[in-house]
Amino acid sequence: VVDNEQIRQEIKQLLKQKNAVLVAHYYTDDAIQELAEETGGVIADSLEMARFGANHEAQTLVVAGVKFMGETAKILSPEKTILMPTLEATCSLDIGCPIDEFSAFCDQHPDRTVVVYANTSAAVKARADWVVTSSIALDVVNHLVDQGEKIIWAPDQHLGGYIQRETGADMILWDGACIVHEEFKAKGILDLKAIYPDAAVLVHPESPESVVEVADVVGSTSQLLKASKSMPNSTYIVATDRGIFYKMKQASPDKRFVEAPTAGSGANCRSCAHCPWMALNSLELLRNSLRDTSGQIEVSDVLREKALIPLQRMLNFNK
Ligand code: CIZ
Ligand code: SF4
Repeated sequence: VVDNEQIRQEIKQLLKQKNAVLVAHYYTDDAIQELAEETGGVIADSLEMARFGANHEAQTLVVAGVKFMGETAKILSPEKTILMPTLEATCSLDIGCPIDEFSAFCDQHPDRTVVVYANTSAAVKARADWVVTSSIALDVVNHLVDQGEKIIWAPDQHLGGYIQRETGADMILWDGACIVHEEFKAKGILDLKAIYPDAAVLVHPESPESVVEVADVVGSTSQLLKASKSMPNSTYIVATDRGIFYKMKQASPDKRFVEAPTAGSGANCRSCAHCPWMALNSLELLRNSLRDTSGQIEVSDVLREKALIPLQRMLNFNK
């Protein structure tokens, strides 16, 4: 039997002993988010995770999220030790955009500015002109449109399509998707609205266009969290990973938060409103990585130096 309280105490001690800080994504399980909060770490989206990790004085960052987030931390802070509870936690967007194919694709369109989502490997970032996250993508692409740039966008086709519609940018899209967000269904959301007529619909733009169309607010995780605090509605239908409910409920304990339906909602659903890779971040694996200094992220110097350029461009944008 695993004693969670004991593991929690061990993690707290190890964080102190090793001068380490816990950087957790909104999509990790509540137990991980709670610990990040209790120990002076952060719960954030990938942009804020990158900023927090780079600015923090701790020598070791424990990144609870998926692999690209650990790689981003290492690229920004090569002098720090970057640990992850498991190196198995990846992302369907990262998997769906292998560097060789992507590089060949870029080579076919040498006149285009290459903009990649943060959910990519260090190698793909190294091939890019810009890295963006969902919270900054619209601003960056609007800026590129003002500069008269034509764009290659990778890997999320739904987020790319949303940005294209919003900005009118000339964009060629890679055909990747997030296995969690692509499952949300507009019909199910409208059925739920019939039950909760005053509900506001909050949608992450990694969802398909039909789902974005029924949204009251479209935004990144941090933008949806903000909307859930400031809007007057008492009920929210949320089309993003349910991990975000931890912070939404904490900020608004009297509001009701309902998971947006997916085609496979119910039994045997692997990725319905919860990322299976984020879910790999358990207390036990987190404890082990700190205790054994296992799950270390390494990025080669060559890749790191190249990937740093578009990443730093993002962090310097609109600072
Ligand atoms: O879906 C993801 O992995 C997101 C929203 C990452 C992020 O930017 O925080
Ligand atoms: Fe990737 Fe989707 Fe999981 Fe985010 S939620 S890490 S985009 S698979």
